[in-house]
Amino acid sequence: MKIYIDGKYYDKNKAKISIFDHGLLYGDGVFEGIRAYNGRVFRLREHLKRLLYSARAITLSFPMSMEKMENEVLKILKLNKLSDAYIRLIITRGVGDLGLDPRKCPRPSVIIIADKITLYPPEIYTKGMELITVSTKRNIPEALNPCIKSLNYLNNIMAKIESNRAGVPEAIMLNKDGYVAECTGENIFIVSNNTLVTPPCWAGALDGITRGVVMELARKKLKIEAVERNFTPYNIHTADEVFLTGSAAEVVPVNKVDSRLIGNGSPGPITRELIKEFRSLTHCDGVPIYS
Ligand code: PXG
Repeated sequence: MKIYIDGKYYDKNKAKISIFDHGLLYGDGVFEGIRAYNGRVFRLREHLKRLLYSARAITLSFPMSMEKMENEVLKILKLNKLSDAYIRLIITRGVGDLGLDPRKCPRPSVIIIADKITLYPPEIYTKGMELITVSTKRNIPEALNPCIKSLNYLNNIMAKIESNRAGVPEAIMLNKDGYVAECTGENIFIVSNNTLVTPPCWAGALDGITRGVVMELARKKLKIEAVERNFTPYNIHTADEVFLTGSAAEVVPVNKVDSRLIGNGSPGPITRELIKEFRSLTHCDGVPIYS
C-alpha cells in the first residue's frame, strides 16, 4: 500500500512524519474521512470544501489548490488499485519547535491514506446499536468549535472511553446546556411524528456530509420533513426511531439508549428505508476514479 506525504509516495511501513510536527505535538491540524464505493468517491468536493473551511478556521494555509487535492486523492486510489475504500486526508501545521507558536512551522504537511475499510459488524445494521448518554460534554463553540474537524479529538475520545467502560459501542454527547450534540464520530437523528430531527450545528454537531445526504433523501425520496432542532435525552428516549450517520458508519439504526428500548427494539421503517436509499445512492454517485 502506498501513502502520499508531501508530494511523495511511501510504502506503509516507510510512511513517517517528524516527531516535531505540530500535528503530533499539539493536535494542530485538520482532517477528513471520505469513502469510495464501486469506483467512485462519494461527495469528494463536499469533503474537500469542509477541509478547506476547517483549515481556514484555524488559519492554516491550504497548501495546494482544491483541484490538485482532488487529483491526488484519485491518484492514490489508482496507485493502490482500490474501488471501495476509506480515504483519510490530513493537513498538519507541519514541523516546528517545542513551542506551540505556529509561526515556527513554515510549511504545512499533507498526508493521504487510502485503505480498505473496517466496518461495524453487519448485525449492527439489521438489529441496531446500543448507545448511552455520557457525562463528557461536547466542546463549547466559543472554545474549539465542533464544526472544525481538527486533529484534536480528545473531547470525543473521553466520551468514547466512557461508553467503552459501560460496554456500549457509542456515546451520546450533550452540549453544556444539556441539549444533544452528536456521538463521538457520527451525527444523531431521531424520528418523531414522521419527521427527522437532528441537532443544529451551533448546538455542537459537525455539519456531517452523511447527515446532509440523509436529510436530502428524506425530503426527496421518502417525502418526509427533515429539520434541525434542539432536543434532549427525553426526546431520544421517547422517539419512534433513532439512527446515526457518518462517512465511516453510513446509516446505523439504534435499538437501545440508556437501557431503554427504542420503538419495539428493532430498526424502524424510516431508518430501514433510508439505509436502502443511501446504499443505492453511494453505489452509483460520486467522482469516478478510473476514467
Ligand atoms: N461527528 C463527528 C464528531 C465526526 O467526527 C461525523 C459527525 C460524521 O460526519 P460525516 O461528514 O462523515 O458524515 C464525524 C465524522 C472513524 C471516524 O474512524 C469517523 C469520523 C471521523 C473520524 C473517524 O470512525 N466521522
